[in-house]
Amino acid sequence: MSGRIITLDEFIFEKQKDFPYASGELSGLLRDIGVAAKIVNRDLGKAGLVDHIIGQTGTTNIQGEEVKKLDEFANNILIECLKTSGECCGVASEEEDTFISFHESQRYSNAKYVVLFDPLDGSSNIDVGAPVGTIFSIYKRVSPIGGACTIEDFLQPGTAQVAAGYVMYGSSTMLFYTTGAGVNGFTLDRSIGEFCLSHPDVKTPVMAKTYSCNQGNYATFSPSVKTFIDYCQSSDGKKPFSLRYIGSMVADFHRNLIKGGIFMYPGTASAPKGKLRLMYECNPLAFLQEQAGGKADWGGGRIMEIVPTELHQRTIVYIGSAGLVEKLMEG
Ligand code: P6P
Repeated sequence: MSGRIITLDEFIFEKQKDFPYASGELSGLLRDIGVAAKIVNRDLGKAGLVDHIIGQTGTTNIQGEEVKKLDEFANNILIECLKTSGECCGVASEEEDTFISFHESQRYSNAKYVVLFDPLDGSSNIDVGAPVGTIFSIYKRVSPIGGACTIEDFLQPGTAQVAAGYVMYGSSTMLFYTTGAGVNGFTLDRSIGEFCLSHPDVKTPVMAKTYSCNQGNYATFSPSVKTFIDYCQSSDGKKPFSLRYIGSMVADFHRNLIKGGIFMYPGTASAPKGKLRLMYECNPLAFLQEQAGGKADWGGGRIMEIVPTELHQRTIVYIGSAGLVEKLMEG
């Protein structure tokens, strides 16, 4: 790749040519998500300051506006950007009890896609300046185009995703996505306000010596998870694994996607079926992970083959380097 900067918009446009029948609607949707990410990123940058000032004066800012929590802010930004995109007929969000259909407020009646998202995962880390992220998953609607969305549009297995990605707001702001033809990553160049290609065709190393889990739950993990963690900590006299756990799934996932490793959120005493959400956390990250050559399993099969029954259902998740997921599954 020449030294020339390739922006997200240029990349999406170029890749669209690879799909001769692509009508540009999915491309438009991805660009809209990129815009929403830039807006969220702008306001996150002030989070520590805003929280500090607001913490001292109560719940209104110096303009007298009601201050929304940043995850509510991110949620509203994503909803508005997707509602006005014209390509999305409805959304489901971790912040909303049920899905939102746009059919009554949309000028367009031919929107083909629905988007599920966690607007700001790991938001409890904001006030300590740790990385947080937006995770999104895109499906083609299954209900008739032009009418209201139905729950069936959203309760599709992960294998039906047409695109998925995340934005990580950390020391730099990055957007990684897949449309099923590999994973590409972009870093926000704040000086020009553009996401620029920085991680073309990402592939996760098959093996690595990093594992991520909340070790504090070790006592309540299943025997097979304990066996795997004991293996990581022993490594037969060689250098043991490193435990890396930020407590923000996007950040832990992102590190392992690029450098290799495994992220585990097994069943625990307080969350026997797992804590993380299937539809807008585990499925999109599983799509990315498989596209990057890794694996994503729940202990009984591929995450993406789970047939969903509820919008906010949780799942156990083991995701990362193929060799490490396979080692864990050996039990
Ligand atoms: P625990 C953040 O609250 C989150 O949803 C994920 O981002 C993160 O991986 C996980 O929960 C951390 O959970 O129980 O280890 O604090």
